[in-house]
Amino acid sequence: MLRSPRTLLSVTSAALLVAGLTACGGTTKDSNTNSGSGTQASAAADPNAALKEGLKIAFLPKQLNNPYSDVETGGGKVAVGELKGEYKLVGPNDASASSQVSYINTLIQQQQDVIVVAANDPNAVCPSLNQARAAKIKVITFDSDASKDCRDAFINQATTQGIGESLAKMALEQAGSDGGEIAVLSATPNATNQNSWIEVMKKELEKPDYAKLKLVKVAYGNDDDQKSFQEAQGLLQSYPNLKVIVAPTTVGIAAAARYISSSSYKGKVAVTGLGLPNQMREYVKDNTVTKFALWNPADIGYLAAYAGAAMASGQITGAEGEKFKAGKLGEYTIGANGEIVLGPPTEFTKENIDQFNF
Ligand code: RAM
Repeated sequence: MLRSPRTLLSVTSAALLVAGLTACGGTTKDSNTNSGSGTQASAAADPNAALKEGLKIAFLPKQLNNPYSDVETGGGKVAVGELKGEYKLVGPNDASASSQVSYINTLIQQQQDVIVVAANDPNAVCPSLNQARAAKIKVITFDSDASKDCRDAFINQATTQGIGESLAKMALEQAGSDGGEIAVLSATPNATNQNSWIEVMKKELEKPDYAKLKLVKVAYGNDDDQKSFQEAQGLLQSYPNLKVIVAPTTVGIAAAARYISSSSYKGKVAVTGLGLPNQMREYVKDNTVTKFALWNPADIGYLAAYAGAAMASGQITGAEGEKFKAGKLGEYTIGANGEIVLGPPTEFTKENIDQFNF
């Protein structure tokens, strides 16, 4: 599929498109080359184009009051500074499906050059993201993807397959040789990222190596600390023989660990999944948690800003095989479906956790 078709159309066709787009009510800038459908002919990338200065790069995470998002967007801010651009951070206080739409509409009105968004729902954000693209704004998803016909590229923290496999593997290790019941404590039921990891995990669990594990429930704490805590509590009430809670969310794993660490289940029920070392340190030190994983969220935001700037400068369009430089992280190549993979996740244990500070 051809992607990111906006940059290098001829002046004439750009002008024609501007006329059409104004009619759709989108805010247009100097020229406009995208219908928002993701189906237009792709302009060529110019790998030698200079990175523009002064780009307006806005970050819209799943929600603002999540320490994970803070680290991610913190990395984005550093990159925007290096790029001499204008950084903006906006977002809702909850990760519900449609909570981001009004923010996207405002960013369009403000004529941002790049919107970097972690989609709370793959489809709910699509009409407004496509309006943004029609208004010549580059849309980069990070953390949690939107449907691929409404964004130009996706910064994936690690491969979806790799994350799902690692969650299954950690659950198996934590359950011990007898295996037993495991449960997932996820974020929101519509989160693209968690759902794709859980899907891979379930496929892994069908393999003979995992025959001793039984997934009894996928619960949702909505990336809300209190709700996640209560869901963890509820899991143990419903499944008193539970061996492992696997939480593929930093909010969920921290809440589950807090609950288990102060309950009679400590030492009997393991907690693993994806967590921030700084939030998990106390639970690793008190032996509630022996292993969990993550990537450096700051690097995702950093990479997203560089990808957005490269795209807004015409260096890349989002097509497979295009390359760009992401500052201190080095060179990246765009993969299939506009995906740019940050790198492999890191596993944290008592032995290495003090080497990490995020
Ligand atoms: C939570 C969010 C985020 C996810 C991390 C692992 O903070 O759900 O989207 O990437 O966990």
